[in-house]
Amino acid sequence: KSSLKPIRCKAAVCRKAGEPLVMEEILVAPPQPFEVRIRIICTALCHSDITFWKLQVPPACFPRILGHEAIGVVESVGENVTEVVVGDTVLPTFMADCGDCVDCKSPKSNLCSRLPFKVSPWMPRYENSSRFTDLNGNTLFHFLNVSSFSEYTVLDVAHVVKIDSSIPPSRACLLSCGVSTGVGAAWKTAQVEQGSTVVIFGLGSIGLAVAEGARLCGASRIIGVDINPTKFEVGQKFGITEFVNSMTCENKRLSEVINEMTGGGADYCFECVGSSSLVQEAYACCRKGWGKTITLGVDKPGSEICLNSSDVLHNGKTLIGSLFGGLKAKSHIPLLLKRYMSKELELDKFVTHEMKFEDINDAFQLLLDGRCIRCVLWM
Ligand code: CXF
Ligand code: ZN
Repeated sequence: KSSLKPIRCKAAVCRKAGEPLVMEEILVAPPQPFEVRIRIICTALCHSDITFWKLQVPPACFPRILGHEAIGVVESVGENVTEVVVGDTVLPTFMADCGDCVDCKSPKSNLCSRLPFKVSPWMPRYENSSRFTDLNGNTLFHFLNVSSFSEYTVLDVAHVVKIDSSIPPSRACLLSCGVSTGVGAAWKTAQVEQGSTVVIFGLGSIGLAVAEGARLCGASRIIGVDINPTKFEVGQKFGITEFVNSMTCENKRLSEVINEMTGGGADYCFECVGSSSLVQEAYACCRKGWGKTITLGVDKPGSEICLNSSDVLHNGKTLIGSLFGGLKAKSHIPLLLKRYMSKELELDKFVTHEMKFEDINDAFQLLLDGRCIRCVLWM
């Protein structure tokens, strides 16, 4: 294993915030102990890639290899790796599942404490350690423990899930981030029951994936909220039953409109935009006594949610955040893939575009303009 050599390959490097990615030859170092080096088969774009591509303030750092929703094949393994072997098909995940810490052992959490989630530019297990260099010998930073905008990347073994190689890669890769996050939020974080009323604020990919999850859980009303009226047509394909255009609520608050529609509030509200004022609205229209509000959106660093303390005391509602849909990557992703293979979970409708990795900047533009749900890039 010590004979492993760096691999020279193509990567799309983000050299400066908001500027087109640069296709370059880079060097990918061999995996260290507990790491695997994988060849990416395909990668999709997730909105978090855009968020960190645009970001000018810390935790911004460049040059960086973005990308975190992907599928790959194990090319080599470092010492102490027994879970996967060369040739295995794997999904990378931005959240770790070490399987060994108190939190991984508890069915109540997906927040690994051996490798806790943080937005770091390095490999997770080793301090200030990168596996990427450019051809001038300069360090390239990692992103969300994955960095899939490269033909090869290195991941900690706690961040890969072995999957069945017969599943179409352009569909399976969606479970590496976005679809898992949304479906998981309905299934695991909220635990939506048959007959529930669900409201989804924001009908981007995550909101649509929540709708798919809510549909699978048997929700009977799925109310979609967006500022863009064309999202209703899209939403209908994902099981949205009613639509509220939050731009045309006249002089009513959005929560008032939803409270009227639902006769006192929804069972579950999902915030999929990343706006703390929208979280307040969502909380205000989940039902007293049992309503749950789930946040998935990422707001600006440092933003706070303001709730009235008597409102909180008097109404018995739950407010909870959901990272990766509350899913434990290694045990729950295979279950979702089974449900795809049995045609219950519909992944195909999320893939609106497929193109070559070389055209990644066009794909960024599609997502920026809201013209795609998922764009899959083939290496
Ligand atoms: C996000 C979740 C919140 C922090 C940044 C990354 N996950 C994936 O897109
Ligand atoms: Zn993502």
